[in-house]
Amino acid sequence: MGLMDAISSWLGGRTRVSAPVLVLGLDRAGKTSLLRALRPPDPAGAPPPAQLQPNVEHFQSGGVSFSAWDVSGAARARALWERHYRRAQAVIFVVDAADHLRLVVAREELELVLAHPDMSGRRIPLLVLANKSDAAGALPPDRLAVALCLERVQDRPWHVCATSARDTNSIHDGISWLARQVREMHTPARDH
Ligand SMILES: Nc1nc2c(ncn2[C@@H]2O[C@H](COP(=O)(O)OP(=O)(O)OP(=O)(O)O)[C@@H](O)[C@H]2O)c(=O)[nH]1
Ligand SMILES: [Mg+2]
Repeated sequence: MGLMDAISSWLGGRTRVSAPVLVLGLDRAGKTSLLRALRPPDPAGAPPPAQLQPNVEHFQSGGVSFSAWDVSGAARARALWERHYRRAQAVIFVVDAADHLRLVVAREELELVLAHPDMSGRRIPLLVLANKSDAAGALPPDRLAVALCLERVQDRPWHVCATSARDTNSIHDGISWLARQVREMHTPARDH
């Protein structure tokens, strides 16, 4: 813990941690919509346009200031995801839980992310969002976890939540979990 953090703790304030989080997932999974739902209300409410450039959104939860890097999930843009891996301290992987046809593609893309040399061996937390839970046929989190073979992910903490960009409250549970994980990463191990 740095001196300023120690002083802040003495004064009773919680140490604020900053965490870059990488938001990944196939095109149209709902990444940009979910991040917009975390913003203050937008009266225009237009659906996001097809995205080519990364977009950064800032939000706070549980004493953590997140900078969320929202990148395009279009097939031709997925090769660019790896540019952001080194800076990431957490990953949010968004899946359209109602798009059964592309679940295998989502699983393969997630496996590639986690196996990348800039990701494997780093215990950064993985939050999987089973998005579009409002849509007919959306898989619940436990079934999505099976479809993505998440039981094989043993080198990092992971968690799956059902979300809908149309229900902001549905997003907060997952973000709170991520904030706890990030804070634990920044908490120095205590001697026993
Ligand atoms: N029903 C429903 N539609 C959603 C939800 N989230 C996003 N959508 C819609 O799905 C479409 C794609 O959403 P985006 O947020 O642009 O998806 P994205 O993952 O950012 O896609 P790329 O930027 O192309 O990678 C839009 O028409 C959204 O309005 C949701 O939770 N429920
Ligand atoms: Mg987008």
